[in-house]
Amino acid sequence: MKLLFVTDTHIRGTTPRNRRDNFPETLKAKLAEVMEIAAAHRVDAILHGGDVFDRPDLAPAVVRSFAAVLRDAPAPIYAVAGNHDVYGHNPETVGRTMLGLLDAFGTVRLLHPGEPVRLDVGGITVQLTGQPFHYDIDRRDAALDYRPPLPRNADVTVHLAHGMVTDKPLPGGVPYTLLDTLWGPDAPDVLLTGHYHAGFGARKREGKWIVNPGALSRVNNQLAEVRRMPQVAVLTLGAGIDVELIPLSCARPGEEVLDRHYVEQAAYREEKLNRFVQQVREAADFQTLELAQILDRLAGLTQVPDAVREEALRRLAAAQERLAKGEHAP
Ligand SMILES: [Mn+2]
Repeated sequence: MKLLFVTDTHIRGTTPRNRRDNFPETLKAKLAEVMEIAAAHRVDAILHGGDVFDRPDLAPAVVRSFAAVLRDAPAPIYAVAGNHDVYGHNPETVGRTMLGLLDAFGTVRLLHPGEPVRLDVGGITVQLTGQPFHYDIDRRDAALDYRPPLPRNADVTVHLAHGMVTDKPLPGGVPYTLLDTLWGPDAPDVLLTGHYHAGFGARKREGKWIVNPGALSRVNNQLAEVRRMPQVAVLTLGAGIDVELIPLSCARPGEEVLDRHYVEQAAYREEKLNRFVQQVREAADFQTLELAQILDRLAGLTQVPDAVREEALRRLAAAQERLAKGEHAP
């Protein structure tokens, strides 16, 4: 059995300001090449590690322009939702998103915790599981997100997760999980992760693999991204497991497509947002992610003066308006 793994495509209709090319056109060419690689290797499934889209409410016209390449994929596409695919980093909102819509049409099949999928090809059975992004990933017990506690009744277990698994500590308080802490007898045979755009390639220990080929899209202009070439992983599952990293031939060198002029702010913003969300969660158990409602309830809980609450709501509305115009973090 063969599987192709790709992650963090960040499909969008506009060009990030730090890119010199036409980003949507570049991305279409990349996705077409990914499908060609999938066809050439005759893969049985395509696995996506999340952040399929750059935002949950991408315009229908943009989704439409990418839909054909996904629809015509040479194998079924299984995916986990990334933080960019859902509203407010809440995986429970996926039903209201563009990714949720593609799932409803069967163009992409979303993996949910506790709902393993069995793939049975050529005498090999694979148990495929997935963990979408959520607030507590890389903050709570890593086993919950990276070692699904399921009965293993397959030859090979493959687990897909949109979490910050890294090969080295990250600075700045960004939550992460070191890949070296994830090995062991309870680990899935293959752990495939997205979210960490730099990636760490394919690591092997005692017959098990942890793989992140890096994001297909280079959406920020950190130096490491300028030097990095986008690639996918092709897994061959048989008597043993083999993983091959295949760079995209259509991808141009980072210096040609990334403009270092703008200072990278995405990681900083992400970290601040994570911290804010965590503070909000600690204050109360919110069933909604409508920011205005959260603000209102927080204000009620902590008896904030009306003037402060109104000013917060005004600033929130202004920020949402800016977001709607496309001025959002990459
Ligand atoms: Mn991403």
